[in-house]
Order: sequence, then structure tokens, then C-alpha cells
Amino acid sequence: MIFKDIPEIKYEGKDSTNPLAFKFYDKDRYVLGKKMSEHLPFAMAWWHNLGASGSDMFGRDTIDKSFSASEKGTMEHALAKVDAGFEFMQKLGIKYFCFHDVDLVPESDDINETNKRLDDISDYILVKMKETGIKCLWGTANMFSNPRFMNGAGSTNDVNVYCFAAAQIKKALDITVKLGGKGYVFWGGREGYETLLNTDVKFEQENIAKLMKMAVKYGRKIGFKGDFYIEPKPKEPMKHQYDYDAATSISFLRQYGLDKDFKLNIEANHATLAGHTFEHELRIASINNMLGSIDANEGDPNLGWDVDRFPADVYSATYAMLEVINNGGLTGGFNFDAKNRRPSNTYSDMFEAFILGMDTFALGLLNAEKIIKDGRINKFIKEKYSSFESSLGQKIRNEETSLEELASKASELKGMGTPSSGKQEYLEEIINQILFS
Ligand code: XLS
Ligand code: NI
Ligand code: NI
Repeated sequence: MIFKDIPEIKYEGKDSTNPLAFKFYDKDRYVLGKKMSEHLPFAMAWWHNLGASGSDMFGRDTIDKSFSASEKGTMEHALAKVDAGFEFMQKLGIKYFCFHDVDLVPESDDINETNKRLDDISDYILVKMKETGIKCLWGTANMFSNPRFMNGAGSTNDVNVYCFAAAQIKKALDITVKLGGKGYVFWGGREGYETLLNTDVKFEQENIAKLMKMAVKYGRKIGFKGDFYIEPKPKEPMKHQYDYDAATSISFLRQYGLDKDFKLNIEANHATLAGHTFEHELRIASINNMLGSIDANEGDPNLGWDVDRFPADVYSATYAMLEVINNGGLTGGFNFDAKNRRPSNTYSDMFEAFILGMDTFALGLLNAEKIIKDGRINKFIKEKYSSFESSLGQKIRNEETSLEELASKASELKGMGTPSSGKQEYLEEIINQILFS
């Protein structure tokens, strides 16, 4: 046992003062006809939870994540991380995990050796999965940390680097399929550019698409039935990233004929960086039938980078859960792509962070249920567009009219009266009333 002092985390209700208990996440409680745990398939991000040790650009580690291995960055450490991860997930009732290839094992200079290590560690992970019933949500290849990717992975200028990207994707897909992963993610960390003075944007985007097409072909060949995902992000590490936001990514997928195999993995903090709300990104993905999975974290409006905080903002979680419910749920899940703050340096803090995140989304779910049952918001939106129920409105909706016909209607009307109110403040008051009564 690694987390010796941490008990199994249980639901104790909203009045509990126990830091190691859920106040709102009550896994078996029924909400809108489904258990909370079915609405909220939470996942642990291997890299943050088992890797992130509090270091930043200005200081070294503050959090010990050796998990009793004698040296970090060894296979001994990789195995210790598996033990720690499964104990952690079991204690919290987390059913899924997500990983990058190089989160699982230390990367060797020789890719053949790295791949061998991946085979070994995934054998061990499989045993743990069978023992615990914990599953893999998605896998991905880290094509941004290694210096070879400094000019991009799919977008590289160097055909040999492109081969390494392909090799990593191939292996990450092998491991994802071996572990029964539901999805496979492309987050284009180095797929973008700094200056047009050294960049052929069209060439780069075409090559990224070609790499994705090969990934789909190979994945389907080895029996991967799940979704491929693009995870949009506007910037960081690159100044311009090609997968800027949901709308940009959807247009890219359609342009290159990838939209049948791909959906989107929407990360809250990336939405913030793109100048959008989380719910905006979810809505754009959803109305295009491409909302697949979520990286559940939180940005900071005062900081211009991906701070990957655990979600605490109940309003945001409420609006996000409304989108998820309207989408009919997710084919993926809620991956906590989030880490403790640098000074939160104990094992207990790791658990408290997940409790915070899970309770925040549980509150979001409960609030969304109340808003839906209350009905006033949906009713308002429906009525707002009711003029389109007229016969002329229906002709517009059915594309049975013309500019000429509409112009003659305007000419008949001569002028408009006062347009109807959007009533934003009234609607926001309803939300507060529902949330706090
Ligand atoms: C980085 C991304 C990354 C992806 C997986 O900002 O969120 O962690 O989720 O590569
Ligand atoms: Ni992410
Ligand atoms: Ni991120």
C-alpha cells in the first residue's frame, strides 16, 4: 500500500466536515433516470496524477511522486506508478484512466527499447485492470516533449521525424487497443507555428491530416472500434496552434474527410485560452455531433496559460452538464487533466483534489437537473424563436422562399416595432434562484 493513511473515499453528504469524503458525489443516486456514476464516468490522467510533482519554470519538485521507488525515471518507478495509480483510483471509485505513451515508461534513446518497455508495463497494467475492473478511457502519443518534435510532429519539415511520429502513434494505438481503450486522442502540442517566415501552413496541415488518415487505417485494421479525438487548443506551447478551437477543428476534420472517425475531446482550460466559455466549446462540438469526451479542468481568467486546476467553479460545471445532458451523455468520459497546485504537496492533497473535482461535477449535474425540471430557461428559448413558427417562418426554415419574397414582406411592414427583449438578467436571476434555494 502506498497511500496507507488514506481510507476508501465515501459519500457522507453536504454537511460532512471530513476532508476525505464526498459531499455531493453519491455514485448510486439517480439523476434524470441514470446513476450519477453513469452520468459522470471520471478518469485519472496518468501524467498529472502520477507524474506532476509541483515543479515549474522557476523551481524544482515540491511533491514526492517516487512512490517509494529508489530512483525516478526507471522501470522500477514506472511499476510503482501503476501500483499507486490503481490504489488511488480504487480508493476514489474512479473507473477509468488516460495515458500518453511516455507517461507509462521512461523513454529510451532507442525507440525499440521504449516499445519493449511499453509491452512490459501494459502487461502489468492489464493484470491490474482485471483485478480491479478499472478501464482505459483513452490513450495518446506524446509528440511534443522530445526535442525531435521541436518543428512539429505531423507538421514537421523532416521526413525522419515524421516517421518517429508515425511509429509512436502506431505503438500508442497498439497499447490502447491492448488495454481496451474507448478512445484515442490527438492533442497537437507542436502542431502549429511561430512565424510565417519559416512555415508552409498548407503543407503542414495536409501532412497532419495524412498522418491522421494513416492512424485511422491502422487503428481499424488492428480492431480499434472507438473514437479518435482531436483535443483543440489555441496556443501553448505554439503561438498559433492549428486546432485552435472546436469550430476550427471540425472544419479541418471535414476538409480532410476525417469527420466520420473523429470526435472532439473538449478541455475546459483550452476553451478559456481560446476566449470561449467551456459550454460554448461543448455546444459547438455537440451541434455538430462531435462531442465525444471532456478534459475536466479549469483555467484562470487572470493567467494566460494552461494552469490545469481541478474544477471548482460550480456555475461552469452546471452549464457544462446542461450541454452534456442535451448531448445525450458522452461516448468518452470526464478526464481530470488537472494537477495539484505547487504548495499542495501531500498524498492527502491528491485525494482532496479529486474529491473537489468530482463533487463540483456532481453539483453541476444536480443543478442541471433542477434547471431542466424547472423548465423556465428552455421555455424562454423556445418562445424567443416562436415567430419562426408562422407560415413565413416555416418557409424560411424549409428553404422555400427567396430574398424577393422576404423583401416584399419587409416593404409591406414598412418599419419594425420594438424587437423582443433578450431578458438576460431575468434568466441569470432564475439560475441563482435555482442554485441557491
Ligand atoms: C495539454 C493537453 C494534454 C492532452 C493530452 O494542454 O491538455 O494534456 O490532454 O496530450
Ligand atoms: Ni488535455
Ligand atoms: Ni491542456
